[in-house]
Amino acid sequence: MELKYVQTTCPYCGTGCSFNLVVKDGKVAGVQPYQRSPVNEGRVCPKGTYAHEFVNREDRLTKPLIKKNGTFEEATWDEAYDLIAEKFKSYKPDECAVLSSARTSNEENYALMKFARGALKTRHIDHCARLCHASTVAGLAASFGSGAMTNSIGDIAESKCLFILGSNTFEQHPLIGRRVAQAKKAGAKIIYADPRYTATGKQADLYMQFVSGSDVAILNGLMQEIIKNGWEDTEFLKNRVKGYEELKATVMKEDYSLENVSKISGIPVEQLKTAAEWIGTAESAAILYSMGITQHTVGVDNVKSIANLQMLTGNLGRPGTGVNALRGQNNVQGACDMGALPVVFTGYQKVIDEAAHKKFADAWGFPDGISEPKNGYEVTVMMDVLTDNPGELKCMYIMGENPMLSDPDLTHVEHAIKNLEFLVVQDIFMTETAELADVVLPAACYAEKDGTQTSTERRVQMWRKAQDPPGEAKDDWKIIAEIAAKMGYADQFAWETAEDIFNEIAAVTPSYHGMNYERLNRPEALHWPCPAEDHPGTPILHGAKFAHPDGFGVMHAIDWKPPAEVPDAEYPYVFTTGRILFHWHTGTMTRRSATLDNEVPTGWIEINPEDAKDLGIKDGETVKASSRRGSIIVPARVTKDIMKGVMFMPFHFKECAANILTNNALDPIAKIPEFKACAVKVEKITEA
Ligand SMILES: Nc1nc2c(c(=O)[nH]1)N[C@H]1C(S)=C(S)[C@@H](COP(=O)(O)OP(=O)(O)OC[C@H]3O[C@@H](n4cnc5c(=O)[nH]c(N)nc54)[C@H](O)[C@@H]3O)O[C@H]1N2
Ligand SMILES: Nc1nc2c(c(=O)[nH]1)N[C@H]1C(S)=C(S)[C@@H](COP(=O)(O)OP(=O)(O)OC[C@H]3O[C@@H](n4cnc5c(=O)[nH]c(N)nc54)[C@H](O)[C@@H]3O)O[C@H]1N2
Ligand code: SF4
Ligand SMILES: [Mo]
Repeated sequence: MELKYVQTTCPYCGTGCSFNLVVKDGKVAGVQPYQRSPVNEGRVCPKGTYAHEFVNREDRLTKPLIKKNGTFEEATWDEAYDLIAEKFKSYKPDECAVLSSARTSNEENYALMKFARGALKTRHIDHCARLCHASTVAGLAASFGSGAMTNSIGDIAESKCLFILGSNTFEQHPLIGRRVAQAKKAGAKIIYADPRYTATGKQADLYMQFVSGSDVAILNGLMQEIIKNGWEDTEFLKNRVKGYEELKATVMKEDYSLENVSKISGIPVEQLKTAAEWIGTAESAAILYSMGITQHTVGVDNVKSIANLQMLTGNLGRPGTGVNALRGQNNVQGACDMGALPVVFTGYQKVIDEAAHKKFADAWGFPDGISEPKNGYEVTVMMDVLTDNPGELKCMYIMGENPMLSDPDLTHVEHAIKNLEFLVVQDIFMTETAELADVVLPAACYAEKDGTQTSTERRVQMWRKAQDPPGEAKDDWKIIAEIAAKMGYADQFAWETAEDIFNEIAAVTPSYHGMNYERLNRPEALHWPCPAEDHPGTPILHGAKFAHPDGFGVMHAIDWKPPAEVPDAEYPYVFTTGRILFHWHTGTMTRRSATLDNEVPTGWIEINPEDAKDLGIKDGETVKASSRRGSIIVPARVTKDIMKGVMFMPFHFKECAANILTNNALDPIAKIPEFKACAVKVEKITEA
């Protein structure tokens, strides 16, 4: 038996842990710790531990599939490419839309971004960051001039006070959770606020349970209490930020007295006082947040409010401080950095900026030009355009996303996707979305390809090929380049290796300029910005000044607004959704990992015991949950861990899909949907 160990980075979350893939006789057979990673220091969570289990599943996609008379038939790559090239060429640029993938490498996202703007010449490219941290990208850019996590993962352990809001860190970023535990052991105070008493809440020194959708009120209340007690950082406010007077006028209003905030949120006044004191008086305080903050119609307001609190207390630019927006997918930071967004090229160079547009048009050299210098549609807007204005968008190319389970209001999504004339899906498994495609293309997974991905702390790390892909599956970037060649653009996609693509990325992207595979090929890798080959990279942002041109941070005066849909007599409960430790989003990989699937085989809805009593529902009983969008049948889990009046569901399970119920109301700036709050009713199922 031939045995080898290939060091690579985890394909699941944005923490960016490293491990070794154990390869037996050419096939990935296990995961072993890799001790030298400064991120995870040899430890991995359950998803990492079993990240080999789905790789060699017999139901991997192995051949291109073309739908004929409603059923898929196996095809050769050439047949698939010819059909796709002919179809793509038949549409006008803005009739085409592209969804890129935070599950794939930087090189693959760059390839698809270049393909969208250069080969299809469309403005409409986006990816799942829209459903995730779009509010962070917009909110932190407005506050600090840069939309990324400010500090590093290791730095969290240095903090004296951690305020975790809308992040279930121990389940969703377990190896960041480990840093929280280290900080606590060293004496830091841990404050946790969440409608659910999660695994993370159970580690906290102060747990505040509240009603989904009251974040701005809570943050304004904390700021009022801090200012009343003189705990604000006057030096920082004077020297580093603008807008303090306006912010103060808003947060000092009677609306945000702790008594009023307590009424809105349900958090007792005493708890809010303690939280304000701990944050206001700590030598260093960091905020960790994630989807509980961003996935709201006020997502951008929530993010700006978090930035306000950290500027008010001067908790930025130093170790143990910061606004730590924990990015979700393994490479969602990278997919954004690569310009898989409707408004920017790589490194956030704006498509509407004439100089940037010319720079990319010149660097790429498409003889017939690139997409117009105009912003395109976001994923959520694409779906609305498809239903509301049929015929405007006609074809779509989806790489590594499964909107038929992950987007809000699935009935609407299905209607939208069925309005397409031509759909290509490129994935590693047959997904709910791929089922609706005209052509399905088989991709290699993380264990089968080289490339880089960028973690939540802006650390750019390598994937290394451990085995060959199954059947005829190919690297995503190769598929893209070969379609481009069929469309007449062989010269623009003439890469031989992933490294060739990375070198092109570094050449056109200032924050990646100083990176190359040789420099990245070491355990600590590099954090962007890394502008030159002798630059060491940048673990902590905003040390001496913010990224705005004048160097100042900007405070925003923000009033609290309720969610788009609030409970009423017909739908009397707040409904919120999220994740669990053992499963990943639409379950394509974790539900095919035998160990993880055994741990948690299906979904449930969490109901507080008092609500259950009112409804006459017992723990474990199957119930009907409905919103204005639809109904599902799902087992009830009666637990005190969820606040009275609020119900929670994980969204991983197609047989009880939470997104049948969710609301696709959008934040006006970020266009992120309100996954974290809508209104539902729950009924007992009575025998027919
Ligand atoms: N195991 C696992 N880990 C994952 C993922 C996965 O699918 N599975 N997905 C990854 C991805 S892409 C992402 S984006 C991250 C997400 O990571 P998290 O944001 O930590 O995960 P969620 O469970 O979506 O939501 C976090 C918490 O928000 C709370 N919440 C609900 N409503 C509100 C509200 O109105 N305000 C506040 N402040 N909180 C609220 C929920 O109760 C929940 O505990 O996880 C990443 N890690
Ligand atoms: N109700 C509710 N809905 C939510 C959320 C929520 O909190 N609540 N969270 C939202 C968030 S934050 C996110 S990030 C989205 C995630 O939404 P999606 O990105 O749609 O979910 P995934 O299941 O991660 O889908 C990724 C797809 O990529 C495929 N894949 C994996 N590796 C590769 C590869 O190397 N190449 C190719 N071509 N394909 C690959 C997988 O098989 C899978 O089909 O869900 C959103 N939806
Ligand atoms: S914490 Fe995230 S990156 Fe680390 S092993 Fe778990 S899923 Fe993978
Ligand atoms: Mo996400």
